[in-house]
Amino acid sequence: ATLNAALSDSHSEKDYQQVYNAIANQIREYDEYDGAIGFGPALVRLAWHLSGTFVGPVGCPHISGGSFGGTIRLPKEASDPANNALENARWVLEPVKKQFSWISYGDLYTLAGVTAVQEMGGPKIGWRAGRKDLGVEYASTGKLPDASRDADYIRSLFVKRMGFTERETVALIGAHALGSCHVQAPVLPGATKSQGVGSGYTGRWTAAPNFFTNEFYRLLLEDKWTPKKWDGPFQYENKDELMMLPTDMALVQDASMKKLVVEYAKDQEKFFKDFAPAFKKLLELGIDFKGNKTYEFKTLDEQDL
Ligand code: CCH
Repeated sequence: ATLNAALSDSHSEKDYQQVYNAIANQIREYDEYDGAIGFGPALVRLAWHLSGTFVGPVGCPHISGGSFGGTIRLPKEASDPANNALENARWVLEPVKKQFSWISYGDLYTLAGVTAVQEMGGPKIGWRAGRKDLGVEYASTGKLPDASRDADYIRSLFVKRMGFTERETVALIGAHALGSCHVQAPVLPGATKSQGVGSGYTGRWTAAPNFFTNEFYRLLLEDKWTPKKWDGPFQYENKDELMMLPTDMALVQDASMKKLVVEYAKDQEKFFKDFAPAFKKLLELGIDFKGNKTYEFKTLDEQDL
């Protein structure tokens, strides 16, 4: 099991703060996107889908996938049905890539996830540079989770295949406070119609989908969730037309995961404290960063921008 060796980091923390700011400004600029949710949630999902293809050394001699090669930019990986609607997230980052052409796609897309979490009021996420764009022979498909499944399936992917603890797994899925599910991909700024399909699920998980909070856990526990009556895939809804996926409901149907949901529903600070290192670990799966430093970026607000 050889880890991808990071390139030595030839830029400074200041350089990456400039990239952070450019990404954050794109989020600000296009705040009307997707029913005024903006691009923040889509950027978190992009970073996760680039990274969450990882297959660890557990029970398998080789590692594959992960964020290192930036391979979600390539048609083979981009067209995995699990990545439906993510071309919009890549679209909003393309001007940033043009401005900072020295940054790799893997670094750009993971930094965009960090930027989005922080700009939406989430915890600071430590981030390291050094990923290198790889070709299509490194693209991964069929590795992202199927939302129709149960708790054992989530464990088999996150714990067994990617090497997360159960606590890290439940913390990561709390990102479903953000964004929404789409039958059709949201219409891009300046376009008149959708360019493609989404996951097929529909609706927002929370009433404030561009604020990073522990609302996902609170709603999961406290609301009444019933099967949605519609022609689409099986999902849950509450009286306010918010939604849960089968895999989300699995977190309260499983006794040991439910304990963690209860803990995070009560204590947002604890959720933030656990989410930040888990998200950093996700973005770094399969990579040996050598001596490259961990950076922590300021939000636009903290810079009075
Ligand atoms: Fe997720 N997610 N996710 N998710 N996800 C979807 C959307 C978002 C699953 C399924 C879906 C994580 C784990 C899981 C986000 C972050 C994370 C959608 C709707 C499905 C389906 C896509 C659409 O239609 O546009 C499943 C299954 C799992 C695990 O079992 C993890 C982990 C993270 C991040 C840490 C975010 C954010 C979104 C909203 C995207 C948007 O465009 O609004």
